[in-house]
Amino acid sequence: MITTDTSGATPYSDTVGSHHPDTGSGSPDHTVQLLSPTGERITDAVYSARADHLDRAALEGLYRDMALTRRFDTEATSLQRQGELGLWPPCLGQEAAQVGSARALRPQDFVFPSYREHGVAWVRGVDMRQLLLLYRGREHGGWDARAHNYNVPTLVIGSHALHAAGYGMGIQRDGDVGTGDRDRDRAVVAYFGDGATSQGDVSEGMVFAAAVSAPVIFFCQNNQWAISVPAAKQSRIPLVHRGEGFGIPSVRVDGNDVIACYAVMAEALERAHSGGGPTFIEAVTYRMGAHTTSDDPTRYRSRAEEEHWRQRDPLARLRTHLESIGTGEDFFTALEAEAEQLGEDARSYCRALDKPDAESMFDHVYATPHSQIERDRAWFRDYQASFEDGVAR
Ligand SMILES: Cc1ncc(C[n+]2csc(CCOP(=O)(O)OP(=O)(O)O)c2C)c(N)n1
Repeated sequence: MITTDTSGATPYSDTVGSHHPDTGSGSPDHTVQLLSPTGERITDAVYSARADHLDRAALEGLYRDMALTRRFDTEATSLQRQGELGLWPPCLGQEAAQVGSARALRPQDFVFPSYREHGVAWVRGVDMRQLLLLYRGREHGGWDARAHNYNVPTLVIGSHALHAAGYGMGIQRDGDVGTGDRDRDRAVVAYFGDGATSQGDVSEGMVFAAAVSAPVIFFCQNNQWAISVPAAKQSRIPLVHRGEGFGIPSVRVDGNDVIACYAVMAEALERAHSGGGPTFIEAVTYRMGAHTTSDDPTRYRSRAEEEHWRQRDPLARLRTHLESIGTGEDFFTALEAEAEQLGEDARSYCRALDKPDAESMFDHVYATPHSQIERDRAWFRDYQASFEDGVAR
């Protein structure tokens, strides 16, 4: 058991510079860590208690979530390479930040994700085939967000921080904050990246959430890169200080430590549920893959950097720990088989999809009939008919 944390800082997570000494847990310059990169549990004065109840079975559950998320993500990346998906934004390397934080949520909490939160979608119980439909362009992502309290992914960077702030105000007005009823009190989470913190919408969301103490958690996965722009170019100060500037309690966590991510989210949720207002969380992690399948990261970052983070793989860390507390090889073997089946199911589902009727693009623009849309639809129908076989190419 390690009792002091000196291993959380990395050359890359520190590139935004730290102007204050790390005065330990509770200080915003501290990076909360409950599992070291070498798989040892770490004691933290503030956050350990939030994760003490996670026994071996619970930790195996977190590992399973991460392993299956990774397998699905890898399969989707391959499917894009085979021409089955239009695009895929991999979450490789960010599984701990996503799974750990999402496992702390209650069913009634509502999530506004961006495009890379496949691990959160998995934990919320979203049918992952929906994500394939979305990134294949087969459907427009219009699922019932209330079914799992998980919204359709936002591609307009940062805009959903405003939606989250508004939703949080709605929760307040519904009286679902601070009642003390575990099944009633609700919170809302906006997941976004380091680059998104440069968008006005994120700042505006934080202004409003702070001003009215809305139950909103701003969960920033600092994966070091906004496409080809490093986090260091986006901010003169550590991102965690952004939250403080708005008067929002803020915490930086090792985003590759699934236990710590669970613990900081649990604390933030308790604050939100009880009427204590918003929290800003900076989860320091790394995008191990490309930004999307349209990106080539070798153009802007070094092999050494990638290797540095490969050594901090969130799955390897928890696996080492599990092995040290008695999880046997049979657990990992069975999980591998389950993951293979998940990958196979995703592949066969995707390949069997039919081509949508092109006219269906007009179907969900508005919930009710709209004269402009009907004119557009009629024009498109005539256009299609102008081709010999009735299909535009
Ligand atoms: C408003 C807006 N501006 C620009 C873009 C183009 N764009 C897509 S992803 C991205 C980078 C986002 O980086 P970050 O917020 O760090 O998230 P990450 O992709 O690393 O998860 C940009 C600029 C966009 N989608 N929306």
